[in-house]
Amino acid sequence: MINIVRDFQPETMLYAGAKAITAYKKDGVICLRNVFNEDWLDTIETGIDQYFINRESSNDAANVQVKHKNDKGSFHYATLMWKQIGAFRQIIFESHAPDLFGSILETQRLNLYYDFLLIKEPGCKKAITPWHQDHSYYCLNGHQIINCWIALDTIPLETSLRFVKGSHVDYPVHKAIHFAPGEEYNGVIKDRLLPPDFDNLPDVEIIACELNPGDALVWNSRMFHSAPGNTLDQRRAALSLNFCGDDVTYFDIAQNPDPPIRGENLVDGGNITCESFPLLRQEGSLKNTAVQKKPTNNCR
Ligand SMILES: O=C(O)CCC(=O)C(=O)O
Repeated sequence: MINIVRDFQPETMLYAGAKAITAYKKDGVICLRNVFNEDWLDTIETGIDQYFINRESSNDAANVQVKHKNDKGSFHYATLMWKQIGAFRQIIFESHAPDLFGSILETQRLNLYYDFLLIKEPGCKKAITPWHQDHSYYCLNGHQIINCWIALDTIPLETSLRFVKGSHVDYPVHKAIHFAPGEEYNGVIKDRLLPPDFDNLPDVEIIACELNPGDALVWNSRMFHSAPGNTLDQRRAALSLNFCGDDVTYFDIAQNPDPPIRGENLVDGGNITCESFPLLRQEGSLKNTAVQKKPTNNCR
């Protein structure tokens, strides 16, 4: 049986609210409703159009298209788009996203780690996302790392992400599993355990929820999650923004990290601020207090 991810209307567009933060800490994932309005969603769609134009002429390893045999559609995923496309820079540097999502981390400092676009075209039934923890792929240590996955389409339970409730505290970091079947990361850390088959484990609480465009799932990088393929006749797309807080340091991991970058001039155990992982907020600049007024470009 699937239970429901707890959902919250943010107290303001700059502060998720105490109840949402408490639920995030306990469950490892929450849903924030209506965090991006139509204008911001249009900005993201402009960025996606540009991404597909750019892809025609580039061979960037950060852009992947997987089409399974007999599937009607493809699964596209791409990262680090902000470096090339203005619309994604706008979302990261000019929207309320760092304040709102940063408030969940209760951090003073907030760095961007990466952006991640995921598009499952209609009918890519076999584009199943296996059980994994984002943390397995990272060249980072620390606990204040979140994935903020913004729905761009109506996403019913059939195609929604699924989470193992509380797995961010119950499990160590497991082995990195490649999303593309049959592939493995160079230098993958082999002594990490393979992700369990949670669908067939007793006593595991799996949670999911339906999403509308502009809703966001926010989860901790140690959370186990998976997703079905897209069996429906509609696109299932999301943009995720990944942020790091105060306790995050660079980990000089032996395996190839994903996203496939290590920042510039970082040292093991040191601060991650660099050109690729820019500092978005620092002491005193996160507008994450409960008394903050609602901004005028409020969401639907
Ligand atoms: O959208 C999906 O199916 C996978 C998303 C995911 O696993 C991630 O962003 O880490």
